[in-house]
Amino acid sequence: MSTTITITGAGGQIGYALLFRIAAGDLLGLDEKVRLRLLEIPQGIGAAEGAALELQDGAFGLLEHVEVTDDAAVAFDGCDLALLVGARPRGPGMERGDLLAANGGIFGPQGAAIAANAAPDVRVTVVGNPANTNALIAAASADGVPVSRFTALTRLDENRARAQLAQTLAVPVDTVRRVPIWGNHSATQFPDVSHATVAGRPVHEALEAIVGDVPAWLDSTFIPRVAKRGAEIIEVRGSSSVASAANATLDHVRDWVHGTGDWTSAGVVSQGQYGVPEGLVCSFPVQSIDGEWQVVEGLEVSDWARQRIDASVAELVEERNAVKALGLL
Ligand code: NAX
Repeated sequence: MSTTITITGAGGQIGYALLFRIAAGDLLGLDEKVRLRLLEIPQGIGAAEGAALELQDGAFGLLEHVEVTDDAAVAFDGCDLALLVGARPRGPGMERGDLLAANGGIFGPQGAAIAANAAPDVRVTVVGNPANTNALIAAASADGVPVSRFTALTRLDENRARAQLAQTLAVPVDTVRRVPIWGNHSATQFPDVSHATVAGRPVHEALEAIVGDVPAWLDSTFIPRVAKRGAEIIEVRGSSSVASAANATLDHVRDWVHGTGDWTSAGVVSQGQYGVPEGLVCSFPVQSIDGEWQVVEGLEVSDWARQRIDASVAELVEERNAVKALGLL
């Protein structure tokens, strides 16, 4: 058995970081062979072909086949896992409407190509920004594919949030659990520690001993640090997050396929949970059970949390309205 994985934008930075880890078994484990399809636009084909040559030179035992193409129908043929990384970045002087339109021109046709060519139980993970709305456009263009097969990556935000808590509390990161991201993968996102635990104890209690006024620390330090971490990486590194983004993509897909023991975060199509308008691709606390993401329901949401969730959801609604006005939905 082998799994066919399509990576769009495979000639870019995150693509380069993903390919070798997938070939090494970091996504599906050491027993599952993989077939890679690298989709690029003509300008990126050389970089993707170069990566394909290096994949050969890696002599990965799990790697059955690599194909590089600029044809979406070829790239998604029989695809089991689609990682939609390639997107149009915001250029100088580009308005938000221009950005949404340019990405609609990518994710609409890719959604249609997935519907026409991919395996019926394909799992699609959108990484390219604006990830939530790109996923919404792709899902809307994929006639016949259940919307539950389309997701947006917010796992990097969750990993950043857990890592910040672990640093502050001076504990190993894997002892920090249940830190979901709500809303949009953007500066309005809400990393929620209300239900978080550290080594089984409420995180609030542990934080109090270190930061004192927990709500003030969350507002002034934690939430902005997590939400603006991407900008911090660009400032320090001189380039956007790459390896951490690839790592989070692997975490997301691995959990989707193999299941989660606990909650995590993913942008999934809302069915109206927690008052989020139906059809929006919104990040929620989720669990992966029997190969399906399920929103963790019934959590208590304080007024303080509600305001932050509502603000991010309002941004998603605005993006959806803008995309509708452009005729992309
Ligand atoms: P790069 O610019 O290095 O690579 C993007 C690649 O996509 C390029 O090689 C380009 O030729 C290709 N591409 C463009 N349009 C395409 C199309 N229609 N079909 C196929 N390929 C296409 O960007 P990189 O650093 O790899 O980032 C990729 C995307 O991830 C960006 O949109 C970025 O904003 C987004 N990110 C999302 C994150 C998340 O958590 N959801 C975090 C990291 C990252 O910022």
